[in-house]
Amino acid sequence: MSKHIRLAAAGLMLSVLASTNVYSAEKLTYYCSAQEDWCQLMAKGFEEETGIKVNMTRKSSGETMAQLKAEASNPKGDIWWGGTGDPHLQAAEEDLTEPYVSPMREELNDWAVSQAKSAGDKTIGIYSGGLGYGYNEDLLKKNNLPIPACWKDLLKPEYKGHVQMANPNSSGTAYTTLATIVQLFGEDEGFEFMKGLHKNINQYTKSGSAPIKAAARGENTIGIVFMHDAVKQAVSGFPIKVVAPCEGTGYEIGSMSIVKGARNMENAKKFYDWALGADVQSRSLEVKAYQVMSNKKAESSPKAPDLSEVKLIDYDFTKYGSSDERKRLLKKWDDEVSTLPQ
Ligand code: S7P
Repeated sequence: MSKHIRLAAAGLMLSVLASTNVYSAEKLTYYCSAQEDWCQLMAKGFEEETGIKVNMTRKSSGETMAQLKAEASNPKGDIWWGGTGDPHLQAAEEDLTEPYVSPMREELNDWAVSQAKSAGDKTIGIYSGGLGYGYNEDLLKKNNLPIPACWKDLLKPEYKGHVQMANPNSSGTAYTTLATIVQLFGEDEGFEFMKGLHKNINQYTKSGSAPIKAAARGENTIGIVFMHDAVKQAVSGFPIKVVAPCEGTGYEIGSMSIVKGARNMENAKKFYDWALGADVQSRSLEVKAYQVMSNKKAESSPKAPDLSEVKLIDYDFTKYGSSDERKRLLKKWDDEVSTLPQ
């Protein structure tokens, strides 16, 4: 066979393989919006169990939602695991994700299944966690600051430069904060609260858990985060105290969705079923992820925040996870809060 014929035959073979998806059969492109260590644990666990090669990208929830939208005409991701539920609901509404009813559903708590049903089965709950804040006890003492217990305490002028939260555009945690404050105090008073808080903010970070990591390192005093993210720092030996705000607080249903038009659809479904298993969800404790898992049989830790003791609001996921409402609130925050002088 001449060199030219051999090259042409190889080229033909490559295009046949590509069109029959043989190339993609043993890989999975995995977008992850939980903590990096947990994302890695999941990727490695799935690879080890199935032999399917996982390519992972970790981004915050709002950023991943924006990426799915940007890639909609040529999807690159297969599965999006973790991150707050609101952007997953928005992705479902914008038809960026694929409906799927997993055989694992019967093992899940009702709140996880309700999340799926409200989105035409295009997403599902994988964990839940309450919002709050944490503070560095040593820094608080060093700066002679009072111990905060409520949301409104964070508006006190003495906390100027001592509070950090993420930007709600990129971060699911921070969007949950904005939506929680609006639901707790009403929209007008809620936005006044956000403006008052803005005066005390030293930095809006990209990632939701960054403020409490900074507090753990002694670079920030108070971080508005999910309580489980603050507990993780405390359990890791840092001088962090966790606060469930006295007025009550919101919570998340961390979610998982399959990308619409996923190139590796069968592998995405395999990951989806696998990730809902009790054994897999119990492994969250290895990385000190103290959310409440969606599988009823998953193990929990006594160190995890006890949500039954927290005054939780009846967070309206349908409204605050809707595309219009999320865009409207973010634009209002951009226009009326983030641009204010500090
Ligand atoms: O895994 C911890 C956690 O707080 O991270 C998710 C969070 O949305 C990711 O960070 P962003 O706020 O930057 O989006 C939460 O879902 C989860 O509980």
